[in-house]
Amino acid sequence: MNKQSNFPENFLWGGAVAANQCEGAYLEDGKGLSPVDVLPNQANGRWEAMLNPKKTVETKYDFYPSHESIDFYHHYQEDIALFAEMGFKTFRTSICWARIFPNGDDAAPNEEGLKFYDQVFDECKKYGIEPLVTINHYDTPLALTKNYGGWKNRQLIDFYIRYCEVIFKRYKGKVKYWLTFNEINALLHIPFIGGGLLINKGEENDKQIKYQAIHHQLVASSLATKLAKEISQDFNIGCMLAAGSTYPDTCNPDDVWKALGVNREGYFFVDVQSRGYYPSYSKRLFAELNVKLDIQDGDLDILKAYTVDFISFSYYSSRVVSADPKRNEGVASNIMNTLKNPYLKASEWGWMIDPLGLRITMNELYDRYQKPLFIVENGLGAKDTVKEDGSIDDDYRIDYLREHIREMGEAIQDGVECWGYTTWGCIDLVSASTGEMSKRYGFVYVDRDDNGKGTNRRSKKKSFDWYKKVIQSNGTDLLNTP
Ligand code: BGP
Repeated sequence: MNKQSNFPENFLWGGAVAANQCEGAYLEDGKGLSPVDVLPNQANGRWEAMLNPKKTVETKYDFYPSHESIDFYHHYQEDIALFAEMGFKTFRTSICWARIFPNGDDAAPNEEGLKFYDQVFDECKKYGIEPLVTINHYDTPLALTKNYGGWKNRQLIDFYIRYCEVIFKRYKGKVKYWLTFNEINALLHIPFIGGGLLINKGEENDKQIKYQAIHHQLVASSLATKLAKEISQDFNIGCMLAAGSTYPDTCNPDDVWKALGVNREGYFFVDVQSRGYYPSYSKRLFAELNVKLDIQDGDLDILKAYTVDFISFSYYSSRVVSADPKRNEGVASNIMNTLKNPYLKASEWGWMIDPLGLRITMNELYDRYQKPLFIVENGLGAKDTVKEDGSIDDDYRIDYLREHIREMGEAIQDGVECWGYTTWGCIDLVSASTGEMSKRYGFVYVDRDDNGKGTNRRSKKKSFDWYKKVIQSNGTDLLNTP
């Protein structure tokens, strides 16, 4: 007898990528520059470059991983065929804003760019794959940074809405699920790619600029929701949070209070996007940070009237924080720092592996908002070895995904409504934080190294067949051994 599935029948299984990390063709068919196009590889100090953009935009590096990337721009048919072979129900990708409006403020959209996404979505439809589209995945046109200062400038709202109008009208009938901003809370930590802001690490008064830019993005997100509803009743609009609970280092109430504050840093965004108003704690937060928001007439009404339909998030790991500033043996975990958790193992990049943390996060989000969730990123960045016969045994990736899927199923049984699950980097792509290719997430291997050498040939890893069976069995066959 078949095991009963923990997942609803129409659960959207799939995978996720983002234009800025996979497309390449960085100036082809009229595309303008994206922030990622001026970021170097790891050897040239990618992370420092990301945190000190004023210098970065002036510097010439000898290698930029995004310029060719895995060349999804010319391989999308082959890649989507592979996703279809795995049985994907959905495929998350983003639209590169600078392909549509190369300078962000152009008088007319670029037809060549629009055609490309027509082809991508048509290819998905051919296989019955539902596209899930991020409108802005770390991808505000660089010209809007240079000419307007990025999202600190209120005019960005108008440019973004014009871009939304073009893509909503064009892809109506092809796309139903939209996310307004990828990891919107990332702007606090990586303001260059999150908000097109030229703020260097440790700069004075950075919070004022960041929260003003955030206000603009929040208003833009609500206006996009308004517009979407006017254009098609079929559209579902989601916010997107870099999630993962922060645990207190000890049960000392000081640590518990500290952790609550860190968790609110992220929830703040969803509080606005889902509930429709600035949370009560923000008044004191802004006073303490000396932030004075310029909120214009009508902004708060817009936030209130147009909240999101669902809450999407990325989950890689949980974090740990202490109230004691001396406890600083932090390890980097994605864009937010964390202490080591002695109960957990870490990935090769120091990200702690915490499957139960996914169940905790899902329960917390659902308790707080009571709106459907969508897990749009989850996965393990790891080095893969290609054996002599060409095969790749990525059992570590299977282990990671199996345990997270298991906990996601438990959360659904806890009563959490969840629409779907897209693993991050279903095909190997360029890492956002390090610019490396060797930090691989995919079921599909791409022959390309950290210096851009390789044939770009695609091949299946062991996890490819494993995930295929997971999807086929609607999540019941987690122990299959391909
Ligand atoms: C998230 C981003 C993705 C992706 C992922 C993995 O923060 O939304 O763009 O890159 O993290 O991170 P990394 O590429 O740094 O390993």
